[in-house]
Amino acid sequence: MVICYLGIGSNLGNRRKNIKLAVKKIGALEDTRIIKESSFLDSLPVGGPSGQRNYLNAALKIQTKISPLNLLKELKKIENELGRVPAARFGPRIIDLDILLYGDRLIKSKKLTIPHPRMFNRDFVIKPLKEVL
Ligand code: PH2
Ligand code: MG
Ligand code: MG
Repeated sequence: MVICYLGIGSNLGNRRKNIKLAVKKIGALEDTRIIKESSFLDSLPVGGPSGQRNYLNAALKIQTKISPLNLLKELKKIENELGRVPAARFGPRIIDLDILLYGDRLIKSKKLTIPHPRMFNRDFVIKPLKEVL
């Protein structure tokens, strides 16, 4: 089992409901359990097209046996199940599920970079993350 931290964001539809549903689905993944959930942070959109709504952000501490790449796959599956459609980079999304940290692993591949490359200078990631560390 590995401790892993996830970042969650939503700025379309019922943001709170989207995040709660995503958390439920993450908790239902095989060999995975949720250890701690952060509170919800309402945050101004950073980057992307202007005029998009505020985000609701959160972070999760989980324990899992799923490998980083398979976890990425599962998270993308959940994003799709919640109705996420491909859109502009940093554009509005129903749900965004990012792997922030995975144990003590350092990964740099085409598909996945861990730690998440933009987490350290993003308040909307760091603030919820601090609550679950
Ligand atoms: N995610 C982005 C881009 N900008 N801004 C906020 N406030 N919250 C996010 O989750 C977010 C963002 C791309 O993943
Ligand atoms: Mg993201
Ligand atoms: Mg993402």
